[in-house]
Amino acid sequence: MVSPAWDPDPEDGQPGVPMDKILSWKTAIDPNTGLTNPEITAHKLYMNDGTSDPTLTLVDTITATGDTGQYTPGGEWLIGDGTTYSWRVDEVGGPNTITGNVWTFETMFSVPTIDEATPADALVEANEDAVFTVSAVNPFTGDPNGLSYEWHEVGVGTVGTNSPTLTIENAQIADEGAYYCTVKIIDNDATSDSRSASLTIKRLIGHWKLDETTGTTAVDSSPSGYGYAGTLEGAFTFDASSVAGQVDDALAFGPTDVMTFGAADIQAPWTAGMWAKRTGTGIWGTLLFSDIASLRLEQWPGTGNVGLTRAGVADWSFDYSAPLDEWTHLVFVGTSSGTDLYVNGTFVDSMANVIDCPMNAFGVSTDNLSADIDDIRVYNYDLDPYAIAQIFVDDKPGEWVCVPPPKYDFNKDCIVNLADFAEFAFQWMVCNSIPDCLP
Ligand SMILES: [Ca+2]
Ligand SMILES: [Ca+2]
Repeated sequence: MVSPAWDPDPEDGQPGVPMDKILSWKTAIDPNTGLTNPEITAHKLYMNDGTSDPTLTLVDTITATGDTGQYTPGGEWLIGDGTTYSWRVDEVGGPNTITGNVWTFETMFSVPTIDEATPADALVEANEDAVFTVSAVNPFTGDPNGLSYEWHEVGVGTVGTNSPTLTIENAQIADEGAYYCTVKIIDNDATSDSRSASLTIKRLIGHWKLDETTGTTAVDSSPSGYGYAGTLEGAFTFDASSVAGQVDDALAFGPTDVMTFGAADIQAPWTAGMWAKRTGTGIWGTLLFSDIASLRLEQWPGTGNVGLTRAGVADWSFDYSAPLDEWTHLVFVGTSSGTDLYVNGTFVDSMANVIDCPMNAFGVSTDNLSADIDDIRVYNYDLDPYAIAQIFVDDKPGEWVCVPPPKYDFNKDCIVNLADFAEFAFQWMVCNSIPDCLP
């Protein structure tokens, strides 16, 4: 029975080993005495090259001098950073060379490690400050000490100062873009780049009033600058299909009518609103559409419910069906956690499913949408319930919306006042506790 070299330092499997680590181990034991094997005269150290090739190559033969051996990596075997090495020590001198066990260790990165989620994307109102923060660690200190920072805007150049935080004051549309940070270890000049984070100004990015009465172009009257004009396809024209709308004129879609925008889908958060008056029923009825996703006035197959579809994946329905022959305000709000549906200014249902807001077209030539459509709006952020209610009451004077119903509004008139207090006082000392109040 023989005993090989043992007790490696770094330990077998140890991560985060410094680049200047000296490898060491204990000389083989004589099993008969439990002491260092006196026959051992040399250690043969083998390593692989840090790649996935497991082949071990003789690196050095080290004279054995007592109970410990060691080796300082260098030269051809200079250790690289963030690399997993295999190594083995064979003990020489007895009747047979004692082959050692194969050990591994991983060297530390010599560049800053950056939290991959930072900096986060920024979505702000115009004239608000946009703030990006990068989280980085110096592997030599285990914290952000000894790091410097340089911020860049993609396609523009260096912006900002030596700080883990970049603040763009009074952000404007012109500031929209992608921003990233180069983090440097001051001692060795080694750098890492963060992810690129987008800066987006919250705004209405498409607004089609559909008040045209001739031609095939639906003007985008949003101030976004994108100019996503809609094009009525084929025989579909305003001349033939302009009808009275909720706000001035509207456009009557039949089962094969399509208005094309050709724009890219919008990642959540987003808001898509429109007035719709169903003029018929079908197997499905598509509103905003792309090859990837669609918003449905009638969800397939003939459910009649408003819904969302991810093409080839699923058709999801809200617990809501729009009435026939009645102008109805529909607002879809997509966020990273789900999609909400508001009807006539009021929240009605939510689902956990999320799609990008489809922006290629409105309607599909192969579906059955039969509806008058008016005042389509798309926003690149999630409108809050107050803003959604405001659009509804602006478009339909005389209406009102209670959002959200206040707590303590006992008589449900959306105001907490003396009438609610009277309701409360009338119930004074009512006690339903068993057994304290009731037998
Ligand atoms: Ca209109
Ligand atoms: Ca009240």
